[in-house]
Amino acid sequence: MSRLPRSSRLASPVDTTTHGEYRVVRDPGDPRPLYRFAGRITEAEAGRYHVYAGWFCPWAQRITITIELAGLRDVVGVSYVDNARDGRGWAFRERYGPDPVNGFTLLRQAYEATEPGFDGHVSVPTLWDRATGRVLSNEYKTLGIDLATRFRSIAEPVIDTYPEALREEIEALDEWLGPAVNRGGDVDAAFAALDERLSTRRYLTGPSITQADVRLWVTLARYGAGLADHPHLWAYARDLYTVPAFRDTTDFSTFQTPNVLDWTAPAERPEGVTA
Ligand SMILES: N[C@@H](CCC(=O)N[C@@H](CS)C(=O)NCC(=O)O)C(=O)O
Repeated sequence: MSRLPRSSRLASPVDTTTHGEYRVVRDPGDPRPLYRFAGRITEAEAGRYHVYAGWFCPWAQRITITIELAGLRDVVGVSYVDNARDGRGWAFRERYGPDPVNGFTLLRQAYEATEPGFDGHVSVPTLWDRATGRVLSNEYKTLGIDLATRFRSIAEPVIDTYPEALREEIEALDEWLGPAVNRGGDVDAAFAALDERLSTRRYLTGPSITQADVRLWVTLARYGAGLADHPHLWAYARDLYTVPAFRDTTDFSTFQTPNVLDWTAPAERPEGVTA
């Protein structure tokens, strides 16, 4: 596939007139889960796994941040789909280049190679397993945990974002912040409580960055001007933005809400461990 000219490995431009809008059409009686792949990483192997990500996507950014913090930059590959889509779903275009693993032009092809006739969500993040030639997971939560924990034998983490002693607290926070903030439930009440919590702690669970911070931050980064109404929460968000894993995986121009805040303004924070 690498012998094909580069342009033939890119999708044609977004064209909703020809391809329609992206939507998932499936039989309402279909008992299978919408996000169908929830395989787990069991073998820590350099070069085996590849993440298809999207700069715009908070669920994908959790994964790209985690790859950096887990020290997996040279162990797990990452590539990016284009920021816009039509009925064909996410695609590889000029801006971020071709699919370096399979030369697919559409992410859908990865799902079809795994399950012929696939009719579920074609989503990012998607984890591709080169050893089996299949999608292993598009379930961002277990994927984040696996990347944070399963590569210790071959990679030195910058920071352990899922330490045993804090797992229960991280998941308890997720039960609260998942619906309230990440999925846009009672954001005002949650932001007030977070502001209070972060007035005395550098990060959500204490002095060190964990998956709880990664999961919250990707939503804060996409929130817009109202974030600055909560001074501790806003300082916390800026503090995390100083960390390369967060900053280098962020491109505000790809977010739906245009960025109007100064993310580089200095932030006063309680003491903590620096990543
Ligand atoms: N909702 C997904 C998270 C990933 C996700 O929604 N990604 C978006 C982009 S931010 C996507 O690719 N959506 C396409 C789709 O869900 O069909 C899940 O529950 O696993």
